[in-house]
Amino acid sequence: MGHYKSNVRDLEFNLFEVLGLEKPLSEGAWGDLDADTVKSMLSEVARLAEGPLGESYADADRNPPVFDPETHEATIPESFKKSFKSMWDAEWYRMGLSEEIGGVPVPRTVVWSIAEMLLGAQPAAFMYQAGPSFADVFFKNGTDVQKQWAATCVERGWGATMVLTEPDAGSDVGAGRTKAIKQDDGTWHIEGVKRFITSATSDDLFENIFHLVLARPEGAGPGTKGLSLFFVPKFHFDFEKNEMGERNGVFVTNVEHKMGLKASCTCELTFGGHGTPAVGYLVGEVHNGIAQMFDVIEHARMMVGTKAISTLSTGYLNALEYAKTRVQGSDLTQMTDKSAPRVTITHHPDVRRSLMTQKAYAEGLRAIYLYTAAHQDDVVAQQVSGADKEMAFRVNDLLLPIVKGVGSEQAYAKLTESLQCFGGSGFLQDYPIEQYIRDAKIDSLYEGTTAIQAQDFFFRKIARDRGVALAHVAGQIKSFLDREAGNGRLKGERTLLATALEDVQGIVTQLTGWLMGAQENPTELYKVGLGSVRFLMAFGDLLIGWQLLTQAEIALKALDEGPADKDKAFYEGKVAVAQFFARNILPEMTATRKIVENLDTDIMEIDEAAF
Ligand code: ST9
Ligand code: FAD
Repeated sequence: MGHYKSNVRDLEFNLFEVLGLEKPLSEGAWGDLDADTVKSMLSEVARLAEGPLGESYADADRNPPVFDPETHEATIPESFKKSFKSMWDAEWYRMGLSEEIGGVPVPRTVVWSIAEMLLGAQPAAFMYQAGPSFADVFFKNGTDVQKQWAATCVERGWGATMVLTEPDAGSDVGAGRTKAIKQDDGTWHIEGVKRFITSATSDDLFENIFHLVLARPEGAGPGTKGLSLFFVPKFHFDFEKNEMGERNGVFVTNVEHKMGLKASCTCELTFGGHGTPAVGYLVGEVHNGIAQMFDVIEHARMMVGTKAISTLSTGYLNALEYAKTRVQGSDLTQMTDKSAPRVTITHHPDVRRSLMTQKAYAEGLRAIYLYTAAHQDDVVAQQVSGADKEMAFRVNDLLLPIVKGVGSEQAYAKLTESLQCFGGSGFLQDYPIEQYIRDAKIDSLYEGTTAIQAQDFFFRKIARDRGVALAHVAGQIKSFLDREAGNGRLKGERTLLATALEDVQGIVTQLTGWLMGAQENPTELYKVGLGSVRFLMAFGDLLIGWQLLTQAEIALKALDEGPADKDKAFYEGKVAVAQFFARNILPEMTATRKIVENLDTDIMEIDEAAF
C-alpha cells in the first residue's frame, strides 16, 4: 500500500447522490456509458493510484531529476518512470478528449474525479501526461492541417509544455520579450529565454515534446494582446510521412532545485540560442495568442486546484488513520486522575476539532471542484443549477479562481493540521505529510498566484460579468435557504449560512463601490486590492458551507430511509461536518466583512522604508 488514500465513496456520493449524474447517463448523454461503468472506472483508478502510481512518491522526491547541461536533458528516477508508465498504459488520458484525436466521451465531473486520484497519488506524473490534453487545445484552435498534427501528437504519445513565463514576465505575462520572426516559408523563428517551464525535459518518457509558446511577432504591440501562440516541437517531424526529423533549436538550459514537487522538471528553456533556429508554427494562423493560451490555462488552473484538494484529502485520511491508533494521554474529563486509562488521540477535543476542520475543507472543496466541473457540461449544468449553455460557461469561469485560489490556499493551510495530528512524527519523512506540504505549496504560486486569482475573480469574473454568474450562484444558495427540508434539523445552520451570504454580498457591494469610486479617485482601487484575497477566501468558505449543508440534507434523507450499515457512519459524518463548518467557520464572515468595510489606504501611503 502506498502513501495515497482515495475517497471513492465521497466521489460517488458527489456524482450520483448530489449531482444526479445517473439521469443524463441513463438518457444516453455519453453513449453507452452508464453509472455502473463509471463506478468501476473510479475503483480501477483508485487501485492504480493507491498502488503502482503512488509507489515511487517518496523515492522520486529524495532522488530528484539530475540535469546534464551537455545533453540539455535530465535523468528521472527509474521508480518514477515505472509509476508513470503504469498510468500512461492505462490510457485514462483519453477520457474527455475530442473523439477525432482518440478521445472517449465522458462527463467532465468524471474526468476530474479520475484526475483527483491520479493527482493525489503522483502529481508530477499527471503533469508529464499533459500531452493529450494540450493537443486537444491545439486541435480546437488549429488550422485543418494542424488538427491532423494534434491527432499525431496523441497517437505517438508526445509530451507537452505551456510556455509563458520569462525572468521579467511572471504574473505580468504581457512583459514577455521572446520574439517571433516570420520566415519566407510561413514558419517562424522563436528567440528568447523562458523560465520555470514544467516538463520541458522528461528523460525518455516521450519520443518528442511539443511546446505551446507565447512570443511576440516583430512589430506586434505591447502587452498580452501583442503575443501570439506557436507550436514548437522539440524534434522536427514530417507529418505527411509520419517520420521523426532533426532536433529543433529549443534547448533546456537549466533545471531548478525546488522545495517540493521535485519529480517534475521545472526548466529554463532557450529558443534559438545554440546555432540552430527554433522553428515554430503559428497556431490557427491567427494572432490571438493570449486567448488561445487561456484555453490551456483554464484546464491547468482547474488541475492545480484539484491537485491541492486531492493532497489535502489524502493528508486528512492519513492523519485520521494515525489518530485512531495513536494512544496518548487520558480523556480530558479524567485529566486529574493520573491512573485513568490512556486513550487514542481521537478522544481529545482539539484533535477532533482539527480532524473535522480537515474533513470540512477536503470534502467541501471536492464538492466545489465537482460543482464547477458540472458546469463544464451543458446537460449536467442544466440539471444541477438550471443554467443554460451561456450561463454554464459563465459559472465555470466564475468558479475557476475559487477552485484554484481557495483550493490551493486552504489545502496548504489545512495540511498543517494533518501534520499536527501526527505530533513530532509528522515532521519526519517516515510519513507522507511533510512532502504533501512541500508539494502542495506550489499550487498557490504557479498558474497565477492567489493575488492574481483574487483580481481575476473580482475584476473579470464579477465586475466585467456585471455580476451575472455571481447572481446565478447566489440565487442557488438562496433557493437552498428557502427550501426548508430535513424537518428543520438544519435550521440553525441555514440561518448561519444566510448571514454568511449577506456578509459576502455586503463585501461585494463595498468592493464595487470602490471600483466605481475609482473613476473619480483612482486610489480607491487600492482598497479593492487590499480586500480582494480576503473576499476570494470568504467566498470560498460561503460555497463550502453551502455545499456541505446541501450534502447534509441529502444525508439526513438517506438516514431517515435507513441506509445500509456500511453507509450509516458516512451519512452521519456528512451531517456532522456540515454542522461543524456552519457553526465554527461561517460566523467568521461577519468579522471579515467588517474588516473589509473598514479598509483604508494607510499602508499604501507609508514609505517603503517603514516596512
Ligand atoms: C504555469 C504552469 O504556471 C504550471 C503548471 C503546469 C502544469 C502543466 C501540466 C498541466 C496538465 C493539465 C492538464 C489538465 C487537463 C486535464 C484533463 C481535462 C481535459 N480567462 O485582463 P487582461 C485573456 S503557466 C480567460 O487585460 P493583462 C483574455 O483573452 C504560467 N481569458 O490581462 C483577455 O482579453 P479580453 C501561468 C483570460 O493585464 C486577455 O487575456 N501564468 C482571463 O494583459 C487580456 O486580459 C499565469 O497564469 C481569464 N481568466 O495580463 C499568469 N484573463 O479581456 C498569471 C485574461 O479581451 N497572470 N484572459 O477577453 C495573469 O493571469 C494576469 O492576470 C494576466 C494579466 C497575464 C492575464
Ligand atoms: P511575480 O509575478 O514576480 O510575483 C511575486 C509576488 O508579487 C507574488 O506574491 C504575486 O502575487 C505578487 N504580484 C505580482 N504582480 C502582482 C499584481 N499585479 N497584483 C498583486 N500582486 C502581484 N510558467 C510557465 O509559463 N509554464 C510552466 O509550465 C510553469 N511551471 C512552473 C512550475 C513551477 C514549479 C514554478 C515555481 C513556476 C512555474 N511557472 C510556469 C511560472 C509561474 O506561473 C510563475 O512563477 C507565476 O506566474 C508567478 O510569477 P513570478 O514567479 O514571476 O512571481
